[in-house]
Amino acid sequence: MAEQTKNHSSLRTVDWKDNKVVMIDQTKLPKELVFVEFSDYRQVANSIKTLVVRGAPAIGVSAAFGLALAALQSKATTKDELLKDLETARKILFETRPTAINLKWGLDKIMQVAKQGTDVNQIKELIINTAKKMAEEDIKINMMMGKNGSELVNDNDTIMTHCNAGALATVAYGTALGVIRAANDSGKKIKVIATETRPVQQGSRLTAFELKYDGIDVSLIPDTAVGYTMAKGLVNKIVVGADRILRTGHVFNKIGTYQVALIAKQHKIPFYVAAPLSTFDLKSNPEDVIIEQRNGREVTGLGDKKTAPEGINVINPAFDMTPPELISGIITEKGIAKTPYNESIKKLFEAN
Ligand code: RUB
Repeated sequence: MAEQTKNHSSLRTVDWKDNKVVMIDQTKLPKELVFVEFSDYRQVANSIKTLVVRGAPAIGVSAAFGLALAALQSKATTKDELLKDLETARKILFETRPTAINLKWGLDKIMQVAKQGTDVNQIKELIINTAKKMAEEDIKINMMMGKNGSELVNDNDTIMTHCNAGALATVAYGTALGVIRAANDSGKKIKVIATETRPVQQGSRLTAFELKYDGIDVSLIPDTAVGYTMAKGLVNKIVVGADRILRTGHVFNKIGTYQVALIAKQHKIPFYVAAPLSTFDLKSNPEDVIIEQRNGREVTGLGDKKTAPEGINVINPAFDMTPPELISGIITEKGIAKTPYNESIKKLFEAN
């Protein structure tokens, strides 16, 4: 536990140990820092569905580890049988959450590797090694992204972030919070304003927890105070994460991101998105992206306390889309894309 918690001066969200997947149970944070272990890929699928693990890159790597478990669980004796078992697991893992493209990225990558293998044992080994490599690379990518993004940050900046795009949304270090960590590590004095992020509270439960854990100055605000803090001049920059970014620069992220971007535009505050290339979907158009609709119970009460009248109809989308004209730049491990996004995003992929 000691190694996991202080790795890269942040938490390690998901790991592979002794042929098991080990995860922080994010539903228990910040009350308890509990690690759960899984040896069945269905448990991993369930953990993605129930938000034990969440955040786009963390979901991608968890799904890859899920397929590694499925490979170990398979009793197949031929390559074809193993690929069939993996396909069953892929489908179950894929159907857990619809919006973050990293889920598909992680699953596709493992299936590709599996198809390249020759015999059952070699494929199993290949899959496990690839999934482990994806986890390690996620940390490296976040650190590169952090370095790229920290150049946009000035000494004494106060940066607003929404939801959790931190160590807990990735394997470690974080995307948006990676930028903040890198700026902080380079000696700049940074303050953070975290929105609580109704209704699942990723801001207050996770972002506030992990920044406090790492000793970074963080203040929590209700989502409804975004306009107030910007109008009062309390924010210099905004950095958020993303669950899917289209080739046009449309960004899908936690519900409320669009409102933050709109208010930032009104107050001429730069609004940045930080995400790895695995979060980009170069094929879909905005109308193709499925926005996850979640249970109304998340909205009708606070914790166990019911606040809304019985039988009320609820609209509870988990994500929204921010259009490119509200975005000052998209920070990736390969550099920062700026408007016109269809050109700059294309260049990032060509350089990759
Ligand atoms: C997570 C969310 C996060 C991005 C972060 O939503 O919207 O901002 O996933 O991604 P949920 P990244 O908690 O419902 O999974 O770390 O790539 O920026």
